[in-house]
Amino acid sequence: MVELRYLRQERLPHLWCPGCGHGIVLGAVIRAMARVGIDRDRVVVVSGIGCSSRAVGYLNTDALHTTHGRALAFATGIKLARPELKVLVLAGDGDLAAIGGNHLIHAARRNIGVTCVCFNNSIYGMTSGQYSPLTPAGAKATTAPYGHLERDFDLCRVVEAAGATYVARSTTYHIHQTIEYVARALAHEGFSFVEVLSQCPTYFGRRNRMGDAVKLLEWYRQRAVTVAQAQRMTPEELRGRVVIGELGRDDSVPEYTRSYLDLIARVREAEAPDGLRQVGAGCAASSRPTAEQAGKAAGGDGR
Ligand SMILES: Cc1ncc(C[n+]2csc(CCOP(=O)(O)OP(=O)(O)O)c2C)c(N)n1
Repeated sequence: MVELRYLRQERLPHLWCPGCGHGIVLGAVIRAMARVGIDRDRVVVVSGIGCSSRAVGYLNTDALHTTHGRALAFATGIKLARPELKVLVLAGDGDLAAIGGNHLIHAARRNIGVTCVCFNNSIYGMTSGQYSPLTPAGAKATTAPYGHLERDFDLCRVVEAAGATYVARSTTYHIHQTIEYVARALAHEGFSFVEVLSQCPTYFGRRNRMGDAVKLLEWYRQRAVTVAQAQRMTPEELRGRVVIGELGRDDSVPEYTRSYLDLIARVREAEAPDGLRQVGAGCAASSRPTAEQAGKAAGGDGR
């Protein structure tokens, strides 16, 4: 199987709890990488801290396991330094929506060419079940023993409003859609974001008396409505449901590092002494990849 080349099989068995959805998300990511034909030598995978962030350790690519909430800050630095690389962030809902929320907003706002997969298990898994911003209203957590008081929070809508140019949501039950959305996100040039609901039977399921992993997968199936179905539903009917599908896409916005490289080339050209303009422009092109080269190396068509 072609996707196995992306997996460090010698690291298996993985450390996730029995029934955890994170392995299913990782499986979807490697299948998506195979579908898009990601070159293992031209991709960097970046994570923060959490159960989900351990996923990068199983990938047979260059990887950076960083600090809690900062994966997108590191990813932004990598993309700016090496725009020709594909940069993929794998992180949890706590990591991306709480401590790292600001990085998420600004990565989306810049439309930087990073793909971000949010492993949303609705809880802080690694630290044993505190609520996260994506814990559903009323659900129990170690820090919400009588039910979560805060209202539901739609991270995809936040990211889209902030300026992300590819946004999709799926679940570990809807695995074919998950693979396809991650593949489309990887093929997208600007900032792409895929939220995947991933069951946590150990902390979320047990505390909420929701049963085992299979029951949680059934819960995803029952709660999920497609974008088309949601459009025909009232806000009351949508309460407690989760909208899955491609939620937003805009190919007209320039990717950030492309604009950055163009700016460097323009400034060098403008600042070079008259007689040296041609030479200066040549230097800029040889020391840094052009926007076209960067796009091609990342699997794009160089537009
Ligand atoms: C700066 C900082 N604050 C807090 C922590 C403790 N911590 C580690 S993982 C984590 C939450 C993990 O939850 P999430 O990001 O949702 O990922 P999951 O484990 O559920 O996959 C926290 C709070 C930390 N490591 N660093």
